[in-house]
Amino acid sequence: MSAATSSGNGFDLQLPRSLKAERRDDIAILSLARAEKRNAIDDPTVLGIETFFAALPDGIKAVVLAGEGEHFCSGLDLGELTHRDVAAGIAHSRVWHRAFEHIEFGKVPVVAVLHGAVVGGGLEVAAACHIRVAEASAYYALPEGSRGIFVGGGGSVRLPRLIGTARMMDMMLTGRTYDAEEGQAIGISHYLVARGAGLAKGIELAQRIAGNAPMTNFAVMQVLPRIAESDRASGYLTESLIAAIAQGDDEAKSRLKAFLEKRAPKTVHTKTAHTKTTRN
Ligand code: 1HE
Repeated sequence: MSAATSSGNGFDLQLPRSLKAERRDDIAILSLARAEKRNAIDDPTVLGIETFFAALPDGIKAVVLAGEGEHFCSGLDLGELTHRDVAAGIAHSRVWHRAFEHIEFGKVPVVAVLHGAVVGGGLEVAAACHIRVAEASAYYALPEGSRGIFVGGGGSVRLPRLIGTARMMDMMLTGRTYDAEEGQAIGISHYLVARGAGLAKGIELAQRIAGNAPMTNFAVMQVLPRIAESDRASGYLTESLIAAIAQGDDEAKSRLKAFLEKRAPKTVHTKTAHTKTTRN
């Protein structure tokens, strides 16, 4: 499968058949589109993910990553593993790392919309995204343990930061799965919505993100995780530097002015538990 095709829909990109890209104003939606294999990620797919995120046009301010069919993603295409030796295995894992770094430390925030199986490499790609919306059907597993393999898409780096090393050990050693509600409780998803409501919620959040000042999104994506991993003194210094950079930007000045002149919304608590932000 996966002969290169042009995706059309506003992107001048050659993507594999297993990916579909759609542009809606300043939002892009990238869908895993290999439902017949439960969106298993094969080599063309992971390379297509890298191509897509590396080549995002400037006008795109947020991306939604979703999956077609009944499941978000069944992980690595297991069929490819049978013919891979140790050296090829290392190279393959490094390709996944490279591709998912283009998501996590790419140009714009990415909202993952999860449903059905979010397993193995599917959970790894979800963990590389910045916001996760789960439909009630979502469940999470790391079946690598039972398949005789190990995570290779950055899961051992990202998942302990998300849910803790102890939980990840349990998932891999015992095959424990978490359902959507449990996943919400342990912090895999940020938002839990009804079946079929994930994409609309993901787009709504992406639009909200796209309305932020670009410098703020840059700081949150690129600087916050680095501060979280540095020592306190370096963290404080980096925070001061990026705070000064952000507030010095014209966009910040006009947003602050709008608030002081009572043209911007107040920060109030809403039902969805996040605050309203200024959009001018
Ligand atoms: C696949 C894959 C796959 C489905 N690679 N072909 N991931 C796993 O261990 C999960 C493996 N998949 C499953 O457990 C199930 O497929 C699901 C629970 C996700 C869905 O079940 P179901 O009943 O809806 O579908 P199915 O009948 O199992 O699968 C439909 C087809 O997709 C079937 O192929 P067909 O030719 O017989 O129609 C399956 O073989 C195929 N399929 N999942 C290849 N993953 C960078 S390291 C990451 C390491 C990992 O990700 S390990 C975890 C791998």
